Amino acid sequence: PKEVFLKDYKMPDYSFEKVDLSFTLGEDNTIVASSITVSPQIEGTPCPLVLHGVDLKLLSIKVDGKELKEEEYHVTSRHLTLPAPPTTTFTLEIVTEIHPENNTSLEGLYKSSGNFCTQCEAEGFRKITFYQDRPDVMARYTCRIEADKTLYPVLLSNGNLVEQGDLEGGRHYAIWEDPYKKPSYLFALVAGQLESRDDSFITRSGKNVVLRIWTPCQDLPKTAHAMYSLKAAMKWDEEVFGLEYDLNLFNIVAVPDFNMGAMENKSLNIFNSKLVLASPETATDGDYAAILGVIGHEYFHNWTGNRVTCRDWFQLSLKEGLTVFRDQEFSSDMGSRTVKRIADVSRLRNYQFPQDASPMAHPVRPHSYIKMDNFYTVTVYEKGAEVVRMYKTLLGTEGFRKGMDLYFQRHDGQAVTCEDFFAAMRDANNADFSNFLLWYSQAGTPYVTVTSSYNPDARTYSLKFSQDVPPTAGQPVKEPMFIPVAVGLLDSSGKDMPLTSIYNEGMLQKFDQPASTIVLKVTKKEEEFVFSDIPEKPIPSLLRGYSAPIRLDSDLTDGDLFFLLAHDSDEFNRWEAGQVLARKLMLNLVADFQQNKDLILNQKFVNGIRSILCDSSLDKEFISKAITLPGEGEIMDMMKVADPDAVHAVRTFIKKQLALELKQEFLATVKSNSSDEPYVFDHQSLARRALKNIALVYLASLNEPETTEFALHEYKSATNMTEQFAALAAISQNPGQVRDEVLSDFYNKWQHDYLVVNKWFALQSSSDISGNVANVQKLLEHPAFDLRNPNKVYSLIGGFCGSPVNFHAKDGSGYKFLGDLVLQLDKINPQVASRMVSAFSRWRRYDETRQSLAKAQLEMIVSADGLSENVYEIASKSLA
Ligand code: HT7
Ligand code: ZN
Repeated sequence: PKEVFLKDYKMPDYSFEKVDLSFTLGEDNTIVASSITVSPQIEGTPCPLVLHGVDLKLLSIKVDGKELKEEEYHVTSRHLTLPAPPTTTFTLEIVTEIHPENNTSLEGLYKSSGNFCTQCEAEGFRKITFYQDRPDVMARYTCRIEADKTLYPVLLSNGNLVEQGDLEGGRHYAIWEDPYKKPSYLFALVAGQLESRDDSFITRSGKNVVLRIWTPCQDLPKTAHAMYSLKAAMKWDEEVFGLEYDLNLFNIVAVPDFNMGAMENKSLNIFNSKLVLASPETATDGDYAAILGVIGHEYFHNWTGNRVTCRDWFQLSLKEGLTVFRDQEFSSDMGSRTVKRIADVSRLRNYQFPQDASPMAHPVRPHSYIKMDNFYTVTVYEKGAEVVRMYKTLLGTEGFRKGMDLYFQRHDGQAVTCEDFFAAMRDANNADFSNFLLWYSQAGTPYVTVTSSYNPDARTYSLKFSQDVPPTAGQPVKEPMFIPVAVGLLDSSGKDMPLTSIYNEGMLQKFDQPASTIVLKVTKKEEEFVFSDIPEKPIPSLLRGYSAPIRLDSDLTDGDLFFLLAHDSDEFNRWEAGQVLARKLMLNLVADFQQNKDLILNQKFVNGIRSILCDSSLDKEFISKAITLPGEGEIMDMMKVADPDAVHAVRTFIKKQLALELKQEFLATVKSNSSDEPYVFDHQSLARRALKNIALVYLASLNEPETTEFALHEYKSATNMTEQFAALAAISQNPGQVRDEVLSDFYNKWQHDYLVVNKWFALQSSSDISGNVANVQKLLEHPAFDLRNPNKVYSLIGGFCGSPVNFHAKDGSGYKFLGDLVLQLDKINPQVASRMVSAFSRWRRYDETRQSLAKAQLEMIVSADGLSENVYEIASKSLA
């Protein structure tokens, strides 16, 4: 397979100004006619025009109205080349035949539940027609769609509807025109039996925008929250970034078969139904929050992605990192900022850190790829969002906004690079960012160590930093990074000390008034910062708000950490102090477990959890996060050789021990947080449910008749999915008859709702019950399961890979299960298969037995006949 490199980027030789598309949709085939105005970039210089095209049957090709002779063009399985096209502007007309009815890759034009829809990002447009399918080719599009009127009464594309009408033979047509230039990846078409929830939004300049969310008729009642989220996002973007919607119509379509979460096609967002449909009875608080975030995310792309797009796919984080940052901020403003930050940092640690330490590690802006689809990663998205957040930390809210304004002023309507974004931030603020751009080019999570010392005579306090970026594939040696570290100093009463002066340059704040948090700019391998006028030895609160995506190690003692847990004014760091303590404790217990020692839980830790659980001054959602133990993956990530059995045993032990010691407190928590009120998705209510649910999980882990009965009662009396599913999950921790009965009761209740059934699949497949692979094998045969539907695959197979004890079972059964499935899936949908094969990528982190079993599966996959490039890239890089 061919690898593409960032360093080889070349501007296109031809620009496309105007594209008229015409689709004749049928049951046995679809005919696509395109008419493109093509201009050579350098007039008068002959050079070949190379168009991308995959799985297309070329029916005809004309230049300026004249059919080309066979010797005037050349078609391969990936390209159509015109060796000597006209040297001045001309019209290119192409007709192709495609087969959406057989397209299981869900890329290009395909059918989902009988309806037609498209997915063109990253390189799916080339499965629709021959085109320069690259983001720096931007054109104005019209789209005519013709189809059977009964089967496909609704015909949608980008922009404005300019004409529609009936045709002979029960057919009809619609013509759409998009006034904005766009790359092909933002093209979209939908045709089918859909109905819409309609609403409207008046923009701050007084424009009326019609909002429509399209689903099959029976799902319409479940779109209220999505509509609420869309309107909230539109308002937020105006208020926070001054960005207004630019057309009179905004459509969202929900489809059940979709490879990712959603797609920001200009004015016609297409969504995975799981990120649109919600009702209190069928969706959890987590689903409601995800819908809010993703509806916001896709809407925000209208400016960060669509109006200003990427020059090439290496720049993906330019739009995705920035838009994730924007959706994170939106969700923070709509709920609890601290809890959202905790959730985002946990996601980074649990998924991105492991990727950054794996053979698949790549910079936020990758240097090369075989299949771009493989680079829609947590590194590009989540680490990319952290990079954007660092600009804001360094420049402040106003400075960041100035940078954004300049970015749009300079680049509206253009396809640009990460340097362009950096330059806008720098120039708008006259800032000195020295080596900040390394965040885009160096892979790996920086390790930062901090040591502190206090000099009572000089009343100075010093923080010494040293940083190290680990080697990653292709990058053995790294430069020191530019790391903003937000710091506060606590006095002995737990209050923030006023920070008034410092000896070194490099502090961000100007000290015209006392500050309680300042941002240190750490830019060297070793660096010291000295605070002056410090009256007593402080306890430092480091990396407040998690101001940089690094691993931080410090000389804080357990006593310091308990103190920060109790007093830090930075709520994120209160949580963080608890997590550092928990991680230390877990790692020590893992060592004890491995040496066959008895496990004993530190009483101070139990008391710390008790005091948080019972602190009525704290936000309940914050409490629920603070009493949740770090995940097994996070702990394994910190070990030299990951030991899934030991980590699982320890986490289970601590959970049970806490449940035993705090049983009365947990019982009281469940009782006092129960409510008969109808479901509302607001902060206070969801925080109450979060706290109640985690308390229930602790209690049920005891597996005593009394606690099981208690959880069963919660399951039966629940009136919303958040509480019902939490009770089901709590009961499901323990194998046995009760578990089996409740699981089958749940299925019987919800078998008509595929989204709820997916939760049921995921709950069972991700279970830590020993030997679970056999149950998952059986579920593959379940009538509700279908390998062609990505959501079902992610629930059942992805869920299974999320249980370290079972996926990494020492007999290799988990690896074999996944290896076989990857090959089956690859024939159906390579994008989904390659996501699944990624579970193998960290095989070298385990012991030798596991290593050889996992490696054997990867080798078997790589050598399979007809393997897709998608799976080949991940599997071969994992082996390298
Ligand atoms: N920009 C979208 C990316 C996307 C995608 C990429 C590859 C294959 C399928 C896909 N579906 C959607 C989603 C986003 O907003 O991040
Ligand atoms: Zn996005």
